[in-house]
Amino acid sequence: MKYILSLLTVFSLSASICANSPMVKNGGFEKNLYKGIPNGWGGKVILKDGKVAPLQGNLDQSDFKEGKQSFKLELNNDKKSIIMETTLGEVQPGKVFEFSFWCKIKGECRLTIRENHLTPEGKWRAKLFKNFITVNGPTDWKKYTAKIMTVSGDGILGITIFIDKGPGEIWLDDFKIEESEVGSGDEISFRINPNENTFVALKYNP
Ligand SMILES: [Ca+2]
Repeated sequence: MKYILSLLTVFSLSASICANSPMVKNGGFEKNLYKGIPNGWGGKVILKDGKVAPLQGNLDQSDFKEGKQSFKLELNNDKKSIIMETTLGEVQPGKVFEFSFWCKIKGECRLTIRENHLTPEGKWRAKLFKNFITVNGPTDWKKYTAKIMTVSGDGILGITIFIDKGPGEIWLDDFKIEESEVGSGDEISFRINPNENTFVALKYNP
């Protein structure tokens, strides 16, 4: 029994170690903010009068899921939407990645995440952009997981988070991306967890 267990450990370790894996910089929001903006992230606020304001949030050390703090945003009556963005690092084409994060929403806010595909030089490939996660508030802390697949010509992945509707408050924590080991021809079926209706099935053909 011990032998089988250690073999399983070896297999799971070798499956999880991948070279050149992308990562979300400051995905747990453990670094100090600069003028209300998390290190490694960018963004803006669209006001209801059409003007644009800088992204502005707070660190919450009393309500978080990872480390010592989470990032908290407020969509009040003056704000139409909040947009936040980061890169997920360099990637090889023809790979599948598992993306996950924690989120809590107080109020009626809607959070949508778009996957951004960029060339190795950093040019946007806008035709490949698609929204792949939607969270509707109110909701207590939940972990959301979804797959991202890179295609020919991709060199960098990124995400853009859109928050609208409201008013309400949003807590974010522990953004992660990891390469998934998938065999050629495997069908990748996944569902956004938990309690979400979105269902996507893709065929992996590198
Ligand atoms: Ca954290």
